[in-house]
Amino acid sequence: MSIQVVLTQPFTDQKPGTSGLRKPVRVFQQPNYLENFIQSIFDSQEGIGGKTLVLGGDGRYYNRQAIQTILKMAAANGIGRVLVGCGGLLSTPATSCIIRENKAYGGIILSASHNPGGPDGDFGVKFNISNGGPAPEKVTEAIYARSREIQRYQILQAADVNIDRIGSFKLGTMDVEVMDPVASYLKLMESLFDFDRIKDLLTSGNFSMCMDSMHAVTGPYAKRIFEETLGAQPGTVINGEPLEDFGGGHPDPNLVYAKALVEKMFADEAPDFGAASDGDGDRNMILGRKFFVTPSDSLAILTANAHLVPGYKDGLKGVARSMPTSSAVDRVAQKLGIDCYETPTGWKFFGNLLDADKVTLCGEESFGTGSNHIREKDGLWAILFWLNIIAVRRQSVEEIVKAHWQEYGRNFYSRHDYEEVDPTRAAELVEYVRSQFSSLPGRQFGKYTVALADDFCYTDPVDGSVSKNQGLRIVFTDGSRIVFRLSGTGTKGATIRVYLESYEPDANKHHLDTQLALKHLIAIAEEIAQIKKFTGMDAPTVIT
Ligand code: G16
Repeated sequence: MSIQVVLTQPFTDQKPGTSGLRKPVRVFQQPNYLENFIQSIFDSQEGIGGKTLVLGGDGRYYNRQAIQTILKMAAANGIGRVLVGCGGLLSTPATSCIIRENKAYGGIILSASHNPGGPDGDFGVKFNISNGGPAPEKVTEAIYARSREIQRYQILQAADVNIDRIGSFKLGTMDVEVMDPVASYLKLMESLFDFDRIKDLLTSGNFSMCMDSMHAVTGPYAKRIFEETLGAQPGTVINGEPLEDFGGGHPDPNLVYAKALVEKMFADEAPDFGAASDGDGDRNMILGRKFFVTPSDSLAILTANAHLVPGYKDGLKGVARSMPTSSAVDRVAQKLGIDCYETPTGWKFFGNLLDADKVTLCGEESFGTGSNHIREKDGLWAILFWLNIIAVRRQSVEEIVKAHWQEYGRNFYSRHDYEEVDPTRAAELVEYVRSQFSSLPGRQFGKYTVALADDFCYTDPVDGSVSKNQGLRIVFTDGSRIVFRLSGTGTKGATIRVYLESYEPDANKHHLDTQLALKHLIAIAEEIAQIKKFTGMDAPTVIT
């Protein structure tokens, strides 16, 4: 076996976005494209030689080929040991767990998260650091800088490693351990939740659940946890077999894409509890019988009920949410007397707060919730958290949510996405809104008066780093908000996200339909941003 040094030329588009480098598969299939990025990771990380890395992906098309390439490059670059998920599978939360458990240098996760897969779909590479979390901006900037000047990469000339059998192998001088993707993660979940109580609930005969793994990575995890360990009926997990193209679906757990689950949960004989997770297992959606829980409400409810769950019964240090996430959790934090932090979109911004023990739970409107147990959002963890709460309270999802609104008021919340917009027009819309910042404060729109209009800027309270231009906020005097932001994860054109939030303390109005309750704000958003004019679209492409 010998190390081959391959001459290459930089690609100019390898700047990681909100969550790693995400591109169409065909871009990654260009000669040297994946190799350049991986070599840029190795070159920019000091002291990585001889260390342990964790490697796996969500099973999408190109996962297996990429794993072989990365293993050979790791061996050629002097990595000491790579822990790889059997079959090339590791969910993002499990990767974080395994990095932490093994005190690894970091990990490489192959996933484009909730984006579609297959030869015409997307692929992605994320680099996580030793705390188990996504690389912070200074690390991704260094990788990007390296990718712009790279001239060569190193790869071992060797046969492929058998990644379908658990065991240890040598690749050159590097150790490769092919491991059970589920075991460590399951152990961690058992340490946090009351499995006996959840098992009682699931085997009681009067509680049923449906878990939609969307033909993505959580299938094997969900079957092992819910059906084999917790005694849920066989068939509880649907779409449980990971497929390279996710069965042609879009593995994004929301009301639009988790079709199979939504149909079941809104039918007459619906199960009591429904949940879904995304491509790489870090997102979640929670449903009750004919009832949808917004991710923002979910975070607030987990926070308010954390004392019922063994892993969190001693109290929470604090909570954090991304800026566009509704402020429902802020109200709970206030009542609990704990700090609530507002960060930019992107899980990486929670890392420092978690490491410094300033927060215990965190979450985002984009169907992500998590805690200090790892450094990624965690879909199955959120689902187990809900089951644990239900097992203790013995109430339905709807009862739990409505009781929460009764106590704290309801934050009506919705996100309108305009996808595949011409990037120039999207940038013009942003500029147009920004140009009104000085004239908006004090302006009245019906019952709403603008209190603040700005471009969200975050100063990390732990390391003082500053992240600018993180979304345009229009905040009204009653706390209602409209936020405009360009997505950092799309791969086709630009995606404009419009986040709308309105607070309603009056319980007599909590039953209102969300879009109806937000209709004035929706109209104001149109008036301020001229969305129809800039996008040429009459309506959002996705409403969540
Ligand atoms: C990623 C990030 C999340 C972010 C989401 C949406 O999630 O980890 O923090 O909220 O993208 O980002 P954007 O609005 O920029 O598209 P995932 O599940 O795709 O890794």
